Amino acid sequence: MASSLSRFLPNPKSVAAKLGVDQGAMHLVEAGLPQQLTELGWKVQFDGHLQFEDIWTEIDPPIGNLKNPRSVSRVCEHVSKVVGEHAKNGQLPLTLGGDHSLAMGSISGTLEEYPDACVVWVDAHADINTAETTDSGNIHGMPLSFLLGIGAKVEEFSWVKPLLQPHLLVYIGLRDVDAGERRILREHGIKAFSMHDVDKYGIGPVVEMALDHVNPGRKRPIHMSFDVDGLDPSVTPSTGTPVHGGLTFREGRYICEAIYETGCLVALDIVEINPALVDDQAAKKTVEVGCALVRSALGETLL
Ligand code: HAR
Ligand code: MN
Ligand code: MN
Ligand code: MN
Repeated sequence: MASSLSRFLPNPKSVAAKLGVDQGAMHLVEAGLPQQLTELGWKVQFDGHLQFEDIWTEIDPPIGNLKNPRSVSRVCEHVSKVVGEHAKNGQLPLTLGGDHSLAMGSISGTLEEYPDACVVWVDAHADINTAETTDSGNIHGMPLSFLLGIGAKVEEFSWVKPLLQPHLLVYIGLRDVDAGERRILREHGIKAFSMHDVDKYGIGPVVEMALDHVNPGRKRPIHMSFDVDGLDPSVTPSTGTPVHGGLTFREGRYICEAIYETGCLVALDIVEINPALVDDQAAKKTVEVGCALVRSALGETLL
């Protein structure tokens, strides 16, 4: 396993953690995630908190109905550069969120270094709205459309190169997909395993089928973007847009284990943990689950 990891990671036991856009990231770090990864044998380079004060701008009127477009764009562009640099150094960038818009940055960074990488997106939501289809104007519901180059161009996001190809994206866990997003998935032939598929086939076969789709030879680098709302709200309650009927704790960990097992993981995001939501106990639980997912993706639960 170590040798297959080193195909992509000249320095395989090195991981760079990068903080994201809200308190979730800080809580994961304070819960001991860096030490936990050190105990797993990783050499952890912790970059500390991104200084968003310099980037975030108070005066940021909507573009169309997109909210905080300039701030989100600048933060993501910064994330993209940092992730790209770590990837170039042979490190495995771990991006802690923050909301899922940051995957626009992290995946851009990954694709700069690994243009043939595929993306495994674990989420209740498809996050593929365009400027035309988004009802909410929340950019965390849109990152994949920018990465795929789908929909009207938004000048502010012109730095995002459409480097992701539709057949190299696969979803697991979907159960709340907007009508416009369904159309996009269908038109572009994007493969999605919904909770219906997880119920029908079981998580083992679903992950196998997902990998067969984006990574049949198990040779492509994998970027996994894990939204904790992919799990059931009973498991990860402290998240902004919980949806009933999600993945169990074990199913979530299984996905992470199976991705680790491929030896192809080159980058990981864990997003949408918001400790300010629900109560302290829910926040603690959600953070603990977040840490466990990361540890599984980085090798903990395989003997
Ligand atoms: N599809 C909805 C929108 O575009 C909901 C977005 C989802 N929120 C997330 N993303 N947490 O996974 O606004
Ligand atoms: Mn959010
Ligand atoms: Mn998401
Ligand atoms: Mn989501």
